[in-house]
Amino acid sequence: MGMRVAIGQFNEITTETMAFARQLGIDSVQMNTPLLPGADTWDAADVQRLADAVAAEGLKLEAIENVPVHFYDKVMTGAPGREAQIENYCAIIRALGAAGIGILGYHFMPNSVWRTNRRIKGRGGARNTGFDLAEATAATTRAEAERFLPSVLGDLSAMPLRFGDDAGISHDQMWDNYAWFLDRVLPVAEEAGVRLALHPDDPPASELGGVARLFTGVENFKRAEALAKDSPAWALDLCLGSCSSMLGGAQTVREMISHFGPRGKIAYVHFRDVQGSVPRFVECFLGEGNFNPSEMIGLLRDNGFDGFLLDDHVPQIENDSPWGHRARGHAIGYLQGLLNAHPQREV
Ligand SMILES: [Mn+2]
Repeated sequence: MGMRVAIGQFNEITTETMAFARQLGIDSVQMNTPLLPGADTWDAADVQRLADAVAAEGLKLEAIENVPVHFYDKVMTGAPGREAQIENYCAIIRALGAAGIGILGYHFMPNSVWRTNRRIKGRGGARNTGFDLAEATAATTRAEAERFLPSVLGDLSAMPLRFGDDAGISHDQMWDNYAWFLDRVLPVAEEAGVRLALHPDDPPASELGGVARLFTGVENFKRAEALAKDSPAWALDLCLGSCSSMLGGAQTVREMISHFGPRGKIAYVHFRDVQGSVPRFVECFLGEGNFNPSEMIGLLRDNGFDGFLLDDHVPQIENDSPWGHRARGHAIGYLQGLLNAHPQREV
């Protein structure tokens, strides 16, 4: 199919969003943590209904990104109860396979995405989110840390934030937990014909809220790849924005694409950027961040990537909808123009 732009980052299929996709010339759909019934897992029939609803609109549901965190939080932290969670997780992988959805995106961040400011004034007054490690590490209580978590998460009481007398979770423990996860899900995913696409840690800080973070630099992704023992089901949701916010900025993005692209390990791409890198960065529009978007499209093409690109996060533009139609329209058009300027070579 070749590189293409997908629409996504919504949790339900509406006729309006599907029409918006078609009008922008898009065929591919991704969903993020779809709103489905189920306290600890999803029914295969409900997953199938999602795929059918997208197909009925003339589009293709290519990926689901993220099950609710509480479906596998014990898997990530290595807590009692992880065996039941992993069985449910495997059932979801099989449900995606049966519905013809070839990619399940996931992250391995027990305490989620952190931002220390969500209203930073950017270009022309657009609002951007940002992160400052000094502010994040100044938080020494659960209440202080919770301010940095996404409000959409709702109840944060189960979120692992280890302060004071609580023992934290070390890097060694997190690596053990990740290996335990891979050993159980990869064989199931291979059989189901589903690729599991790992999102980098966002922000890529070594530790936040007493919990170690693993996927914060190129070497750690290589270590993860080795743990997957050449399984074709292990792949990346390569978030260029997260990689750009790692030490090295644009150079880290280049290294990730040129290492994992030729190995066929990039399942799909979050195509966004930031200004600055850890310890401090701010999200921004395409074209004003650390990297040149045109260079990265060329690099993705030349390293064999042929999946979909997703706008992921976008700045908050004047009078935009909660989902961000205006800003997403801009990002999608920007990416379509770049793809047009970088035709894929005929094989
Ligand atoms: Mn992302």
